[in-house]
Amino acid sequence: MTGDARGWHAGWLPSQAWRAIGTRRVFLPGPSGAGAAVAAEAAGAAGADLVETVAAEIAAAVRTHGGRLDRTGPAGPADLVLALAAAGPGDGVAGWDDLRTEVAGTLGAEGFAITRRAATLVCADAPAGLLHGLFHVLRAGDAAFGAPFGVRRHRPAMRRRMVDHWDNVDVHPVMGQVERGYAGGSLFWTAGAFTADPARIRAYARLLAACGVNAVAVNNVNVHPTEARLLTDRIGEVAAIAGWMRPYGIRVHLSVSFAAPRTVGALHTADPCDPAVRAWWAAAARDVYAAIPDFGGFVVKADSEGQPGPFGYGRDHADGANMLADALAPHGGVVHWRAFVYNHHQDWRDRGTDRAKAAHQHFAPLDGRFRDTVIVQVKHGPVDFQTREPVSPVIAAMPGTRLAVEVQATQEYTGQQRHVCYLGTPWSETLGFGWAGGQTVASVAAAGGGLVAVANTGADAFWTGHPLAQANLYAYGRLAWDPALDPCAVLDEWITLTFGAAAGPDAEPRRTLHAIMDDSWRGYERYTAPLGVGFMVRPGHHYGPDVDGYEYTGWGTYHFADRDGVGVDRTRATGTGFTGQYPQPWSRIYESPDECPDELLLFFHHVPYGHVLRSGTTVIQHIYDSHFAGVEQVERMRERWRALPPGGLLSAALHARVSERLDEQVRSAREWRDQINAYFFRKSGVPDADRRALDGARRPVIPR
Ligand code: GCW
Repeated sequence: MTGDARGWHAGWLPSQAWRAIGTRRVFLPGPSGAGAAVAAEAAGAAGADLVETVAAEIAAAVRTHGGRLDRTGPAGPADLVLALAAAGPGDGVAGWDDLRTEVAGTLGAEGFAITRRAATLVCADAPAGLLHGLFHVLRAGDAAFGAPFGVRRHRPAMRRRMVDHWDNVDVHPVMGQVERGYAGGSLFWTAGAFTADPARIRAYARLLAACGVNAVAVNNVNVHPTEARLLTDRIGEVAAIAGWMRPYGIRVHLSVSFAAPRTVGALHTADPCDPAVRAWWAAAARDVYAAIPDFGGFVVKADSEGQPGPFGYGRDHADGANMLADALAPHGGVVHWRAFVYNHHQDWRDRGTDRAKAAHQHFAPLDGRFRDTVIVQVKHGPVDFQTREPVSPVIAAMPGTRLAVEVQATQEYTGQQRHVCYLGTPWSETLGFGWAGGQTVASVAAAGGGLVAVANTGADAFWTGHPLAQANLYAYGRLAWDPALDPCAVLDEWITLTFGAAAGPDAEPRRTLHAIMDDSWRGYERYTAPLGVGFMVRPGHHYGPDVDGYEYTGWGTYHFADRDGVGVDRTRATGTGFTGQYPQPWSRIYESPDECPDELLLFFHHVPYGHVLRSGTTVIQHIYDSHFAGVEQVERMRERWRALPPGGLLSAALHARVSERLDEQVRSAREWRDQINAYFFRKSGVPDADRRALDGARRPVIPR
């Protein structure tokens, strides 16, 4: 396996990526070096460890590449100097005093400043900043050691950049070891047993930190009986994971069941206003912090898809979340309380209920009632991680509440890590979405609870099943650090780090990877559900097409196609009124079928097949055209990949894995095309303007 002798892929950290640092002389004041005592005191014990993590990373790099690391002064003729502002590298480092005077005290817990004088200087106020500064130099490579440049300050936009695992302890009879997991088993548990490999978890933490992630929730938000015990008698397992991740600045969070006082405790109720329940949670939190002093907090899915919650006791979500916040507050923890609350036993005949409206209906009225340490975690769209959704109106509706925005790196609805689908593109669009008053999704998340991604990683040797899906995790971390980054530039960073010199600026691997990945999300959209209508996936596992699979169920995900037209009328004028949940200008734009962006038309409107899109084509012809185009795109992707020989960091194993997945993507895309096109042709009776065979049917040749 490329890059690591221990059997798993190095991801974006193969030793070759460290060449620029590893060939140079690096000075990092060490425990016995100048000012170390000051630094350790400023950082606290855990922080001091991060400096040693930085040291270990550099030591490994110089060992491989022939450079040298000094920990005791004077700094001498170093090429790279990393030091805490409070301690400094000692005398004789040109430019350091100016740098420190300019930036000390402005960098926060994780920020850093970098400048190039005679040497490259990295300064941080706290140890985590040095770690992120090191990974920054790693990304920059030789460019960090070229012509001098002035002081550049880097601070994360989002304070918390979290990855949520949906890992189960037991194998769930329907959802398996990892709910919606497409990357092998769990990194933590196998069939009920704690099987985490310390070296692998450390490597995972390193991978996460190197793209900017700083928090991990270890278990599924659907908390089943065994998993509920992670809070109590199995807390040692969580503590072990926390111990392996801590050296990379990652704090561990835990999903808990709202019913825990009843199910793992001995109480007869979980009513959040009952004093015994409050005392139970306070004691539980105390015990957790005794085991994990820097524990991050709880993640809660309540009153959602069968999970227990405050509604069962006639209380609301502020009552429930605040009760848990009060239990955690004395220890510095937060509650991530998910806003994914809706009725999943809806009657499909009931046209007054709209699942898209549910989160806003439940949460917007509670704005201002949540404690400061409650973070309401909102899915980026109003329904459920579809390939294309509008931004959730909840994000603009709760100025008095800390919100985190949740995206799904695990590709439940975007090809399940069998299809290439680079998600940096839609995430960047979502983060940049703004409304009257100058707010954006990114600014709300940055001012509130940050960004959360459902993990796409697992026990698979490539971490993510599809090797190219690694780019999604990488892009998530980078966009959470800086939402203004261009997703194609982020992809380019990932290519450089992952495939190294073989992907040099004009080399074919880089061109091929961009050709395959840059537009892959739009490609996936082309051959799946059209114009934002969503779903049309097979019920249950959600892979592959089934146009009417959810149409007559209780899940609230309908397309309403009939012989005349398709789409969901969510207007105020004639539909569910969902458009009214948006601030201006979107409330107006989405209300109008003429102003609504084409790609969301069927999310907001039910229109006749002959409706002419802003693009000038009819809805029905667009459906046909985009499905043919989507398949052609995937066929070209496969050709490009096949033409690329393996070599260097692009190992034969990786090449073969991607090839095998592209074969499946081509098969699946054709299946989508033929089912969607046949379905809409049969419903509408409208032929294709280009007279292509719409159902992909191969009819028997009847001899004359
Ligand atoms: O997307 C849906 C998934 C469920 C998931 C749920 C959620 C963990 O199909 O598997 O449950 O969302 O986000 O809670």
